[in-house]
Amino acid sequence: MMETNRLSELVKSWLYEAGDRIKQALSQPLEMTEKTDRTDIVTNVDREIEQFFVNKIVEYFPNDRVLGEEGTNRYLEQETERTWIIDPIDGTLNFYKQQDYFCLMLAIEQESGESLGFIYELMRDELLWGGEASGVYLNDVLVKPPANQTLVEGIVSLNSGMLLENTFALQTVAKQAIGVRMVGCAGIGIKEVLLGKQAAYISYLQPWDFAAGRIMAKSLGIVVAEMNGQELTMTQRQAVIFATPATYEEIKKMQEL
Ligand code: 2AM
Ligand code: CA
Ligand code: CA
Ligand code: CA
Repeated sequence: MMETNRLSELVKSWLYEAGDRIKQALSQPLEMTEKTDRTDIVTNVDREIEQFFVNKIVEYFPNDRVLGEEGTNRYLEQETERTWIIDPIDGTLNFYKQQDYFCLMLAIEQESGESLGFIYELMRDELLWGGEASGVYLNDVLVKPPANQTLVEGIVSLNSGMLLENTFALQTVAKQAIGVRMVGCAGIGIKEVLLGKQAAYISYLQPWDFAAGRIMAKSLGIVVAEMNGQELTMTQRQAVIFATPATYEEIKKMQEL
């Protein structure tokens, strides 16, 4: 088993290399294709960066399981020591339209070793990474557990579709909060909550959208839950909340009205 320190340094070096590749790719035209609808898109860069990570993982850890948004499904039926979960570019629509407000996410879930999460907001040079035992770091600086902001004190990040439809009474949530943001990038929304800048993030998420953040949330006292109170699974899209404990309790009460 590779020691946590060496593993995190190795993964950080991959993320920085992937970041350089993405910045270079932004100087050339992007090839875009639609997946399920016109807002759900993928570019050649998403696919290239996922393949870049898969190649690195296979080179260093040939027996590990790997799950990636853009089609990677390696050894998923086998029991292995480690599972890697890759979101090569999170916020692809922003990446394509704005060349900003996107991030790279990696999660390493380990049975006996420490699980680690990485959220790399490339255009701000901010890498949030860590695990339950190591603590969470923003680049090289240890992140303190955030203040337990209530909803009226806090800014919340919401999925725009869910707000428009008033799913989970999100219009009431939005009215009570001091402000609402809809950046369109799960990793950035989660990162703001982990850093104590926002009180909650709510959206429909896939495993690769929440895996890295969920690992880091543990040592920071941030609640991660499914909005209907179900277990979070690694196999489907679910309504997920990341929040301070106080804000979580308030939003949960609104569901019971
Ligand atoms: P993605 O860019 O990696 O696909 C945008 O609302 C946020 O939700 C992004 O973080 C996006 O991740 C995520 N998301 C998850 N499922 C999505 C879907 N089916 N369509 C659009 N965005 C989705
Ligand atoms: Ca996508
Ligand atoms: Ca994503
Ligand atoms: Ca993605």
